[in-house]
Amino acid sequence: MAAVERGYKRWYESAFCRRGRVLADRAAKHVALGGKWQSPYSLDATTIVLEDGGSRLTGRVRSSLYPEIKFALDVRVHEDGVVRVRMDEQDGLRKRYDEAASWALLKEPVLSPSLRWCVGKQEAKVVYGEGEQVEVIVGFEPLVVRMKMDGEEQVVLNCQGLLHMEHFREKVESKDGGIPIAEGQETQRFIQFPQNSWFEGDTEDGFWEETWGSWTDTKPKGPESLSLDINFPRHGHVYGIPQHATHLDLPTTRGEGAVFSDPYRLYNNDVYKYPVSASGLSLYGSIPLIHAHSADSTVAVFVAVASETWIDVAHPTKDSTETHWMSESGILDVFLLPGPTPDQVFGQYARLTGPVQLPPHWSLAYHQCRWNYVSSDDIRSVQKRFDEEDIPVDVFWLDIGYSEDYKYMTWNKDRFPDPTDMIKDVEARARKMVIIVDPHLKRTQDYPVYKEAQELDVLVKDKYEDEFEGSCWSGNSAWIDFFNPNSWEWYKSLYKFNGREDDKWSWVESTDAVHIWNDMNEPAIFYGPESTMEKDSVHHGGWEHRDVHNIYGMLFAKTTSQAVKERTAPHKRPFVLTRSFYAGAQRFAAMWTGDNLGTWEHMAVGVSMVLSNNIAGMNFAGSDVGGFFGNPEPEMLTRWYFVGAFSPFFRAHAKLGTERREPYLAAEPYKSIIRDIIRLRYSLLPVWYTAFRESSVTGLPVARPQYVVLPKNEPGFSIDDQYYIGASGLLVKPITEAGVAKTTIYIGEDQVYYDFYDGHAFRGSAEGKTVTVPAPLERGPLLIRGGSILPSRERPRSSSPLMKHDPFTLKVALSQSGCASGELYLDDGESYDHREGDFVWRGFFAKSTEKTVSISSEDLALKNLDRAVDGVKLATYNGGNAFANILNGVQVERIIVIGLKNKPSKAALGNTDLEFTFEDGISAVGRREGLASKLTIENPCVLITSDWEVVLDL
Ligand code: NBV
Repeated sequence: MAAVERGYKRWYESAFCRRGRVLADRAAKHVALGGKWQSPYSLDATTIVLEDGGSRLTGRVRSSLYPEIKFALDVRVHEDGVVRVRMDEQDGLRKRYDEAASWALLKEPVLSPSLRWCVGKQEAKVVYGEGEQVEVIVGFEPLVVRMKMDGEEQVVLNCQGLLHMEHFREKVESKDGGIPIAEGQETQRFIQFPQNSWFEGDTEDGFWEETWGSWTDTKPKGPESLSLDINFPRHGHVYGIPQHATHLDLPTTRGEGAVFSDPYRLYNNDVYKYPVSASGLSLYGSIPLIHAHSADSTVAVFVAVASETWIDVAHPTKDSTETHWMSESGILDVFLLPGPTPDQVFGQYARLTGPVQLPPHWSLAYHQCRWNYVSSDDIRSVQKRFDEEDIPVDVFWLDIGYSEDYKYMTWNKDRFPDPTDMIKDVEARARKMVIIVDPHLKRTQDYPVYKEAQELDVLVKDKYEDEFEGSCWSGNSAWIDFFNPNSWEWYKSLYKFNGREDDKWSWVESTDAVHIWNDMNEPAIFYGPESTMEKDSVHHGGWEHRDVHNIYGMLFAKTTSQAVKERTAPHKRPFVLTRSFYAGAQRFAAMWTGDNLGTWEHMAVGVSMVLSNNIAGMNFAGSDVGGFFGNPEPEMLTRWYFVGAFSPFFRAHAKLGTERREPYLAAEPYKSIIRDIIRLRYSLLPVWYTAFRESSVTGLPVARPQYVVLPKNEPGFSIDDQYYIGASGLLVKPITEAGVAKTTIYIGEDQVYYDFYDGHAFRGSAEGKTVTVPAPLERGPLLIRGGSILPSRERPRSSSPLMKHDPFTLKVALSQSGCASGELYLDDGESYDHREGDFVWRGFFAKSTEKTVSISSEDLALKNLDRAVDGVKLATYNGGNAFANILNGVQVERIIVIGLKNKPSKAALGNTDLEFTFEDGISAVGRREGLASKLTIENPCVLITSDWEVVLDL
């Protein structure tokens, strides 16, 4: 537990978490002793008002603990059935932070136009959805919110009575030096706690000040924490709330046999060498979204809070889940996503926080990084070696060493005397560069970025309202306050490589081939409390850092991504990699799992972390290939390349001081195997890009865990070491152990799956079945789900833009009923012209009759004119668009059909007979396993952009 020794809080070291957990204990004990624990919060029915045509219910909440304190409740039903529950203290001494949702949400959600709450004596109720299957009930006394589906409870807020919004109060020192008490309550001093102690306990534990190590948090606002129980009475599996280095199916933290002793924590922290599967230790990013799943339904809850949050998870029975959320500050702002399928939950969450942005195509290729490539010539020689060894690569990265004294965006001219020439040399091979820009600014007047930030007054302040100072790579440093709108346009202007209108400093020694890496944006601060900023530091609007901590990193990435986009005209899609993130960050950046170790267990946990991030919207995710720390042995490095090649974001990275490990340095056979793995990624780029396009529209993850694809197949619900790539049908199980020659893959349906490499047919079963597949180093386990058609490009190139005009191979993997389908989405990969209809979106279909199998290609865009692509209706699509015209002439060079029942007598395209080869083998139809039959048509003379049909006579 190296990280914990180094200094991250355990639950009992955060006073509000202590208070929250102790509250839960009191409630549990009370119930165990046969008592009835009733929440002190109730909704005053006489104050209920229906607004916005009736879909919004507001009213006043009271707590019997403090009858004089008022809380406002606001429950709204969105157009798509999502329910938002907000509660805030009204007319309080101070204001609670209520802007977390405004940073996370894509836009203000539209309320349902046609609903009306029905208000009774004890509860208010609204019913909606197909067949009116969704029911939301607000119980008045105590205040409880229930969402039901088909009469069954799905999510319940406050049914355990743990809701508690600590109200603002004045600090009053007690006259006799005892515990401080609130003003006006001196006389109640001995009454107050005994009166309320059944609920709150009888101390002001950490209300006014908190020390941790050498740090004192002055807590000028006093206590304001929030506790809420969110229960899923019908769901035995919960996923999400990244980022933690643990399983996708979240292990318990409470109840009998709890796996972890601490709750899951959401508090963005720089935790290098983080422990694996040992705790809910908070890492670099936080997304307060939890999925609850069972074979009957999937629901989710998004809690828009940005302060430090701890979440307990318990399964009172194997089919139910209790969670308890404890946050340090902020209003209660909870979104209930009714599902009831995983796909619908993804759609609902994407409508709230936005889908992943469609990344530039090149960014899905292979990235080569290292801390540091030390000079322009180093970059040139690494590029040369990749080319000499025929290893594809699209992007070279520069870590902090490129800068002059860690003044980011300035060059160390001793080592990088000719930065623009270097970038152009990389560009000349159709490649890009990604360069790091951290958020800490060296506090020196000869650094224009710092100087201007200071002049503009857009730096974070300390508790005395002076400029916040901390230490980082750049020594004594300051941090831009990205919550301050005045920082935005100014910060973006710094990226202008053509100079600024006001002739002030900007990063002119750059080009549009340069994209950006944001690191250390939790923000990471050397010697800071838990390596980050003091909570009583102050941001724009007077908000304390404690209120906004988890959002800071996202805003840095957001502004950077806008800067990179807006410096090009016409705009090109930006690529930004961020270490820190919050809900909604998928709109701006890719993420990686931070400073992992070169160990097998880190490799393995990276896979489940990528899945967990994927289901929480951060689809563009990956872990450092090879491990950041250490020198992986060749076998481990090779296996890690396979993990990377099947992660949405594929980057090799290594720490300063580690041995160089670029793939060309590996000894044989590793070098050739790694080359083939990278080439495999490149050949499947059409699959990855199509998956990202789908994600950017529907919110469905790119890396899809078993429960997402087969939501009714119970044995798959906890599996997190194998997953599907988009809707392609590719099922991958990376090997994350040494010395493995074969492995098992779980098939959760009655379907045939084929080995990607040799077409061996395996059969699943409706209950689920485990099959054994070979897994030598050169064949990372990869199956194709029967019923899929995979588009690929099989000509190795040195970088992905050079594949633009390459022909396609279509691999048709027949299902047990002899059918298959697949998709291909293409556009220019870097502009926004696809939003104007410049793209190609094809569907491929295989259909079988007794005597024939037909394989056809159709225009999917024309068939889906009402669907939105990247926010724009397909109605703008023009079949003969400029991009499609560029692709005119690009052929399908090969069609492979796996699983035919016998050799066809003929293959024809209209009246033209096509030549083919046929290798006899197992048919898709039936139950036999073994090498499947394989038909190959070389050069069928069909174009990727046109409609066609190839018919096989059996
Ligand atoms: O910039 C240096 C490193 C970077 O290589 C790494 O990927 C980041 O996660 N950075 C952290 C700071 C130093 C960490 C020890």
